Amino acid sequence: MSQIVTLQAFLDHWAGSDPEKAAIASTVRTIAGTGVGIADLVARGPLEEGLARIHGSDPNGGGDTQKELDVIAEEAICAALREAPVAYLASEESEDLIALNPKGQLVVAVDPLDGSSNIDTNVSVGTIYSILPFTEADRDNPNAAVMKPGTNQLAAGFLAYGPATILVSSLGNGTQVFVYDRESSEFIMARDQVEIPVETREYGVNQSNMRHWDEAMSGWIKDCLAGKEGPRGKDFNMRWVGSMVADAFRIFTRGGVYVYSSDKRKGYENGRLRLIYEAFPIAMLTEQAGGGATDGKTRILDITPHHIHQRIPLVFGSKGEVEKIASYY
Ligand code: AFP
Repeated sequence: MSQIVTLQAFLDHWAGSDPEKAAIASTVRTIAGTGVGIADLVARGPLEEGLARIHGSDPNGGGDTQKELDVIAEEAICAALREAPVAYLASEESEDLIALNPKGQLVVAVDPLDGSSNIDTNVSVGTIYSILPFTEADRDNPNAAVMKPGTNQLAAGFLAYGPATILVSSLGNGTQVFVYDRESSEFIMARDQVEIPVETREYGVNQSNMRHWDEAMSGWIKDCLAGKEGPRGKDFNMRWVGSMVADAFRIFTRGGVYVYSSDKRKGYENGRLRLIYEAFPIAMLTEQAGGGATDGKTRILDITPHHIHQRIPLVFGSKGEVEKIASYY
């Protein structure tokens, strides 16, 4: 790396004297800073007795089982964003929007801790966020601010708490990767304009659910499994971490495709991932890096949500493979 570029310097340069950009920059900095605290907690693993423990008996806003660390992460993000220009927070862990700064001109949608079923297995987990405009028109109905197509996003990103603490961010001008440097306590830019390879030989999918998939998806996977001798004319490799941020960072690093389709299991009719605070941010980051993101056939960013916690089938990564999958529908 020739020149050291910190996240702070990158955001300041991008924001310049534009007040809306300055609000976005300040919000990204706040989320990144909170992520460092979460990373420190995750890094303590079993020393932090019970982080993976089920929290209470009620499911979270999205209806999933809550882990202690899910709740701690949301509380940390909430507390930090109260100081940011953010009017409301939409979180996987809470049924309704959380009111923060009444003067805020932004809304943040967040999955405070994605991959929490992996906490006790020392697998990378992360925080996924989406930054949206909050206009005067939304004041009477704040929910309206998150019920817009994904193209409405101003910025998106995720933190991955792994061997390195990584921030993948887009402000609408490409996708950048930053790594947290514990010596300088700064996020340092590792890659400026990420470009996801258009073609790939690597897919991520939980193949144990194959019998529940629709014909198109099982047709695609069968052709991949047929390898060189099959219709694809090439052998594939499979990687499935079970934590989307880990799979996503691999895709941003070397290409590939992530697939979580709808399936016939109860509750998975629309896949597993959430549209507003998982698929939308990942789709923005992916498209800004030259990749594709669909629900199998429709562009994710063109979808208008009907519920804050709605699930959506998700295919994202190397554009050529995302388009190939769509051709099976
Ligand atoms: P958790 O947050 O409940 O661990 O779910 C993580 C996730 O939504 C996503 O990060 C993974 O890619 C996917 O679930 C793994 O799902 P399977 O366990 O069904 O493979």
